[in-house]
Amino acid sequence: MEDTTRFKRYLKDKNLPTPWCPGCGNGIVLKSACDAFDELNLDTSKTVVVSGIGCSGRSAGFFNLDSVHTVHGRALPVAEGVKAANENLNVIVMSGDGDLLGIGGNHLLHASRRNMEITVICFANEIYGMTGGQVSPTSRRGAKTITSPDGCQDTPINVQAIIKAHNCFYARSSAFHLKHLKKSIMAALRHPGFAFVEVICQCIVNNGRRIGFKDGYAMLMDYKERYTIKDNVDRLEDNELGITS
Ligand SMILES: Cc1ncc(C[n+]2csc(CCOP(=O)(O)OP(=O)(O)O)c2C)c(N)n1
Ligand SMILES: [Mg+2]
Repeated sequence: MEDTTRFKRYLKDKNLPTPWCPGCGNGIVLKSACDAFDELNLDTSKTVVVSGIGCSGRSAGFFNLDSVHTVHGRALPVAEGVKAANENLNVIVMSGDGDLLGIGGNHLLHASRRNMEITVICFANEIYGMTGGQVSPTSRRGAKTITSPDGCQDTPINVQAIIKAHNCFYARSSAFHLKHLKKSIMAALRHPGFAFVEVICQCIVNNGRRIGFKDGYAMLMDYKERYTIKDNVDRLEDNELGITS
């Protein structure tokens, strides 16, 4: 029988449970990363996870390996420093949309331009979750947040366009599509260059309930309805998930 507890060997038992709210998608992403590490038989003694600040930024501290919980928006330059110091390390960044695309957005332009072998897993929950629900670069047009009470006026950031502008690896998955999420993280980890996985995941407490969802489950069902998985495409439409070539 399949051992469904294998993922735990990648986590620090003493730090569990996580402080994330009931219904949050972050734990799904954390576990999917563990599953991907396990399937690839990743050498954890040669792996470093770097994160910035935010609810999702807490993830680095749960792994049973070397990690850096750095300052807001600076996960990428820290990860680049780690990789530059020792190119034999697997360097993985796990952080939020606000962290990587908002305050750290400029670093994303340059990290992708440099194309160092770094895997980025972005928790794209459409909100600055930790600080109470401010509008983020991935917030949907019309989304009501505490800083956009009449609805967000802006178009969400096109992460795919930024990453593909420098011919880097880009995949989009969701916290509902578990097999696809694991596959996307594995493909990113295997990619010999800068690889970015945008994971659509739910923040019910500081986002979902303000945009009309009852609970985290309802948000996952929305991802099920909203997104279609595409294979062998070089560009994804807004309602598509996939590993682009
Ligand atoms: C320089 C700086 N500016 C602002 C903050 C406050 N701050 C902490 S977490 C956060 C938002 C994080 O949002 P995101 O990266 O999307 O992570 P989430 O909590 O949604 O997982 C902000 C603005 C900070 N810690 N440091
Ligand atoms: Mg966020």
